Amino acid sequence: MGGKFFRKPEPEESDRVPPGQHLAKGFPVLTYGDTPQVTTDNWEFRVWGLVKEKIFSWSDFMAMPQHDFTKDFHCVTHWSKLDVQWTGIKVTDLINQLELDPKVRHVMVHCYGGYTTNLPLEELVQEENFFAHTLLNEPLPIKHGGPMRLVVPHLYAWKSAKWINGLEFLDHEELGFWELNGYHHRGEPWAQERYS
Ligand SMILES: Nc1nc2c(c(=O)[nH]1)N[C@H]1C(S)=C(S)[C@@H](COP(=O)(O)O)O[C@H]1N2
Ligand SMILES: [Mo]
Repeated sequence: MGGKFFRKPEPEESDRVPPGQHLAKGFPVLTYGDTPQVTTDNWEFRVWGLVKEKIFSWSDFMAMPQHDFTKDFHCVTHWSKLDVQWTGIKVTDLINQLELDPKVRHVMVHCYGGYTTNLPLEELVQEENFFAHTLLNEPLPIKHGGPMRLVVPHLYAWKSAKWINGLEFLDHEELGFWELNGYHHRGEPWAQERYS
């Protein structure tokens, strides 16, 4: 596949493109519904459920260690983008500050605008997952989830919630927006876990 929107993988990239995926030339935007307008001044991040409830501000997140991440991005609608460069905060650096109930097994990710997606706790607390506020050294554009989004590189990108504003900790699995609408509950691109 080639043309305006897609390109062929270079030979050294081909083993990084999961089955059924094509490389996007740009960075497509995939949003269901309206794009919420949130600024760093009014952005809030709340943790609740089986955890000591807490609200974090933008400056709380900026005070945590900041890291650069270069990660591949795979949308279930068959486009991928390799080596996306982000800056942000490791999910584990946030989780380590929380007082989680030992019964927690699942997490619901919540966003401004009402989007949700679910993850088992063990999929969320991987070292490579992060909250991104910067894309290619610029503030994360609103259409890509600014001011803050989650990025879960090892799963299809519907788990990488844009305009994130909280985590709800659960002892059982609940399904998020796309998971309720037929997407796979896990979504691992190499196993093509697209739909359930
Ligand atoms: N809040 C919110 N997050 C979201 C979505 C959405 O519609 N709303 N779409 C998801 C899907 S399906 C994909 S592929 C990626 C797309 O991210 P992008 O628009 O930055 O490419 O965001 C994910 N996160
Ligand atoms: Mo997607």
